[in-house]
Formats: sequence, C-alpha cells, structure tokens
Amino acid sequence: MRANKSKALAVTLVPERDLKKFSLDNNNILAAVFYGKNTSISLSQDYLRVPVSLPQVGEQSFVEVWTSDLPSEVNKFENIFYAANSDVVFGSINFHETTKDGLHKLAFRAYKEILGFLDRMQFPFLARCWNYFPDINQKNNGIERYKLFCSGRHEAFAEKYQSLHRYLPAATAVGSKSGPLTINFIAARTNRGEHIENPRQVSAYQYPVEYGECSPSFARATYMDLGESKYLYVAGTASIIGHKSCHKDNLLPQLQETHQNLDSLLNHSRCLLSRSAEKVEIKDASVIKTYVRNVESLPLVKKLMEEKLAGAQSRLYLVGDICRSELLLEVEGVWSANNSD
Ligand code: 3EB
Repeated sequence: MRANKSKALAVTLVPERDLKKFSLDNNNILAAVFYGKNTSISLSQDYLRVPVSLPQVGEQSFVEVWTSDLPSEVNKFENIFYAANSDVVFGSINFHETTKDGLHKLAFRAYKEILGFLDRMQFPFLARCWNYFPDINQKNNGIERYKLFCSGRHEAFAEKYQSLHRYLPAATAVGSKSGPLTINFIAARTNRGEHIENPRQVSAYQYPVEYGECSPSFARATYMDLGESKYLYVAGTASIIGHKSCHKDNLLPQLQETHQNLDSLLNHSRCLLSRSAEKVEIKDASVIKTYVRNVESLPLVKKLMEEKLAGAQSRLYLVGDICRSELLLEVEGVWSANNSD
C-alpha cells in the first residue's frame, strides 16, 4: 500500500488502523484529514492532523492522507495551521462564531487571512478549498447561512482581485452538525494550473441573484501540473443543470444527474490530464468522496456509486448537509495522471 508516486502532493485514503504503518512505510505525510472527529488541530506533530466533524459511514474508518516526497514544515501563522513543502501548502483555518462575529464576518475574515497568507508564503495558486460549518440551510436574521457564508467569501476575493473569477478554486461547501467554521485549502507555487467550468452548468460565480446577493466563489474544477504528476481537483458536484436544482428531494435521479455532470466535466477536461486518453471516467478517480444529507439513503447511494466505481481507487462516504436544501447528495474527487502519459 502506498500513495501515487509523486514528488509534491498525492492523496489516498488509508484505514485509520494502518496509518502508523503507512507513515513508517516510507510515505512522507504532509497532512491527514480525520473525518468524524471533534478534536482540535494541533502542532506538536510531524504532519498536520486536521479534524473535520462530518461523520463517515462504512465498515472501517479511513483517513484522507496527503503525501509528498519533498521535505516539509508544519507550522502556524496567525490563525492558519499548515504543512508546506517547496511546491505546495495544505492549510486549515477554524473560527468559532459568536454573537458579535457571525458567519458572514468570519467567512470574510477567514478568506482574507488565507489570501494574505498565500501572498506572504508565495503560494499564489489557490487550487482547492473545503468549507464546513454548522446549520448551512438554517437562517440567521432571515438570510440562509450558506448565503451569508457566500457573501463573506465573495467580499474577501473581491477585495483582493479585480477579475476574481480567474482566481476562484474548486471547492466544497457542506454543512456539519457542530463545530467551528473550518476551511481547508491547498495552494501551489506553480502557475501551471487552470480553473475549469462545466459545460452543463452555469458557472457558480455567474449564478443569478435568486441564489444569493453574492454568487458562490468557486470553480467546478482545478487542474494542477506539479511536474511529475498532474491533478484534476473536482469541486462538489450535485444535481444542478444550468443553475437550477433538478429532481428536488428525489435521490436516485439526483445521483444520476450528478454522474452526468461529472462525466461532462471529465470529458471537458480530459486533454489536460492525458493527451492520448480517449476518455477519463468516474472510475479513474484516485479518491472519490460522496456527501449525503440523510444517513438512511446511504445503502442505496453506496450501491449505485460502487457500480460506477468498479476500479480499485479509494472512496469515502460522509454525512453532511448540502448547501441547497432540496439537494440530497454531492460528489467530489481527485483525478490524476503521470506527466509522461
Ligand atoms: C453547486 O454546484 C452546489 O459554495 O463552495 C458545490 C461546490 C456547491 C462548492 C461552494 C457549493 C460550493 O452550486 C453547491
């Protein structure tokens, strides 16, 4: 068992009970994400351990492990915990809401701090963000919390960039049951990356105003060329065509529509990963993560995902609230290729 051979950054899921052995087996871990944990992030480690409070479902517990062959440093700057090597950084920021500092303000503050940190550390290419916070579909003072989050995030990007859409990373925004606003991110030194949109979907940053005063600041996918390997980080993908949610509250067609969206995106970006490949498919993912709103829907979702996945790659099933209340699931993943392909 080992990660994809890659110098700067690779990702794999490791059974939690094998983690020690995995790290002793010459795998240099940069960061490990523990799902279903409420522990706090700590620095006294050889690699970054990031807890995410969303429960995972399955026979055994997996850890999402980001590895690298390059020497790395684990550290903290202001509120950001990070692990960095010469090419990439994996970071995490956490803020607890108070009556004075609500979600809107904290989302702004968190992104402002992330963007400032990346400038200072000279990792100009923000490739991937994961956003988790409680009660995503609930309202504060009449406004849905997801929309408050989107406003704060948008303001931070807009303050820094004039044509901000060129800088928006692939992202995930999923609601937790508890815990702080948690934003995990990956950024790179390289400028050999690219943000990608899905031909079946309106770009989220161009959603009409009915979805919120400020549009969601994310790209459908981000491609990153790290020399030895190339990666496609695919954002949380749901049953949305154009800008409209489809198959409201209807699990099975939502999953099928999500698969079509993924197929469309992979087809659209396949040449970046491999010039010779006729197609890149869902089953070629190196890691695929499925978020479901209701734990009871998991047996069915899992069965249908597994049919799609026939391959040997790793997958994870997490329980969390999708950012539109009518959506029941969302799928994200990482696809990779060697640069010699
Ligand atoms: C969507 O496509 C569904 O706000 O960061 C997916 C991925 C979604 C990321 C985000 C939201 C986000 O609009 C929701």
